[in-house]
Amino acid sequence: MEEPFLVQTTDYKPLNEGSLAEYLSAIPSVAELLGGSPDDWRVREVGDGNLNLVFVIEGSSGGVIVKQALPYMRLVGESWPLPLERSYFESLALAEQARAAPGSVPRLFATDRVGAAVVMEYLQPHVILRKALLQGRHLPLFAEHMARFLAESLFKTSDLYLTADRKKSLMQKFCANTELCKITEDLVFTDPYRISPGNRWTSPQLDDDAAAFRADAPLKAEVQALKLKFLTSAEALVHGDLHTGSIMVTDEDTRAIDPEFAFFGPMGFDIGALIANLLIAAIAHRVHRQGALGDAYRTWILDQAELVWTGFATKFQSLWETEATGDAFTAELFEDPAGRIALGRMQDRYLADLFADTLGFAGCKMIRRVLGLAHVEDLESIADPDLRAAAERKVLALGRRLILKRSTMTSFNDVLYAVEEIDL
Ligand code: SR1
Ligand code: MG
Repeated sequence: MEEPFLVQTTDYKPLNEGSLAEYLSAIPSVAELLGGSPDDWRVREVGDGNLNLVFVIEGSSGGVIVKQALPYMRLVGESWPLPLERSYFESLALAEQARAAPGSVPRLFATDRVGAAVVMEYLQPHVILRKALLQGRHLPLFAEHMARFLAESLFKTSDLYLTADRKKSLMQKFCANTELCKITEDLVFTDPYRISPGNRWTSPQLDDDAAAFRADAPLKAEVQALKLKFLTSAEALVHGDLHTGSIMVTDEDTRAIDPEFAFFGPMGFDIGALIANLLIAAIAHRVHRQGALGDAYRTWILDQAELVWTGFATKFQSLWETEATGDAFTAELFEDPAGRIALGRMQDRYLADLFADTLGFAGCKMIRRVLGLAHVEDLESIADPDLRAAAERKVLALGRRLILKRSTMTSFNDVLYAVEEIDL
């Protein structure tokens, strides 16, 4: 993998349409990729996420994306400061994910640690997966691609693949991404279950539901058990925010973007994030498009959620068969027939535990998108508040079920069964 150019900025300044051409002209490989004169480069700001500035710059021969962190949360404003260093963690994560799962993330051209910017591949004609799902697009390969991305990026940054010294030195690089982890700890695992200034929900329709979740002691205990896992289980380098807005797609290609929340955490957090957002999309779709076509597309989305899990499990297991070079489950101990049988059983148990984690984290991610600070377009774009609240209530019920029943749900069929019971 080509190493990214290191931009030597001496102080942080927010970039803008006026300053970007000069900024990029100092990066030889990027200037060459854009082509022509910097005076002719076209710049536009396209960021629609919660946190950052995102620019597209196009020249006569190509385009790049520049993503720059702001020192505060874009969604909320300057009253919520955020560390600029998250941009550096994003570039580190992109580099590691490219190594582990080649072709699954945008190419990284340059990193500017002080300027908090990353210059990367302009993906086109890609669109954000969430938007494609809202449009009812069938994407023939995305589930297979994401299953591969998840299996490779998680397996190859885990102790199953890395030696302990290599894993620990990689962990060290990411362990300072504490403030972004804290956002997740609060917004996903804590705030939806207490009165918190950022929380919002469709009101008054869901007022009683929100109060019931705040009072649901068994649920809160399970969510805190999942939070503890998030805080302590450094299983692999996780993307940390793998919802359908963090994936770009065409019919042929799929890329995971925006890994600024990356850290060493539980694998199920990434798999669960994607499955949660697909389940939300499936529930919302029936409201957006009623009738047979809506039902058929909802089934397609649910099929993709199942394929993500089954494809992941198959690929992960095959990596474990062929590339178990790490210090966990030392391969040499299991070479004889009895060893192979024992290891096979252990692999089944590992995947069963990971499935339970996946469902638990998926449930937490579903609930936070209804009761917490940051919501999702799938539900927000349902204009009628009664219809929206009805769909959100189903998301809450399904999320709660996944959390509470995660250890007894042994196959994806159990998830599909729960969906059909709740989303009649
Ligand atoms: C206010 S930041 C909220 C959310 O945006 C990001 O995409 C993460 O999901 C974070 O929790
Ligand atoms: Mg993001």
